[in-house]
Amino acid sequence: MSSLELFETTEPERRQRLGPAAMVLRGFALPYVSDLILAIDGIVALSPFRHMVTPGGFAMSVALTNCGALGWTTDRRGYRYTSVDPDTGMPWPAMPATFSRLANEAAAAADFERFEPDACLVNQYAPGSRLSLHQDKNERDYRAPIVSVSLGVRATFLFGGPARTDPTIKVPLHHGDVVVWGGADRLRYHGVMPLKDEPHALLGSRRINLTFRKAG
Ligand code: MD3
Ligand code: FE
Repeated sequence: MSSLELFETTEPERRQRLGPAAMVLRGFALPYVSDLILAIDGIVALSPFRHMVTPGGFAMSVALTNCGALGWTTDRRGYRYTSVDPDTGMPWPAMPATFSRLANEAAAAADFERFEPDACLVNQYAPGSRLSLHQDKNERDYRAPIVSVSLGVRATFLFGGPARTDPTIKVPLHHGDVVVWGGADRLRYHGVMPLKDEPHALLGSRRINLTFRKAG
């Protein structure tokens, strides 16, 4: 058997389509991982992870922070983007160059050219943390895609339709996987199942998700 045939029969599909404009890029972020983890440590030193409160009055089980010109926040008054971290009173940490480059290259690999995110939401999941079904609707322009980077413990992502009651499919997201969503898939409901306690070699019992957006 030639090495080419061997490669073709053992290599799992790297690009997996979830919808007309939604694509999983398996392992796309792996070459960036050490830079990403260093950059996350730098962000968290300036704007620590915190459990924000939803308009309904519940603390989120996911802890979050942001980098870039705009950051996503929630409190009793609602969801919005701000240029200042409400906990520190300082601007959100700058978007590291390695973040912008990864987001731009992943978007291009999924056929979205010239993606220039101005916001990166950094979500940290501990065992049991989950994200209930929701739409991402706080951005100004739905034409730009969203790029999501998974690090650490594997999660089960739920991908639904345009209505909350539409059926969902389960998509496992592993360390290094990148998902790009845009166009017709931009407003689909989605969520993350409660994280299992299956420690990861680099990040321990945590999952970190970077979500790049053009918010302003
Ligand atoms: C599908 N975060 O922060 S990003 C979020 O893994 C969020 O932390 C998830 O959903 C996480 O809002 C997944 C993936 C994502 C983001 C936006 C989407 C999927 C999407 C918009 C439309 C459809
Ligand atoms: Fe979301």
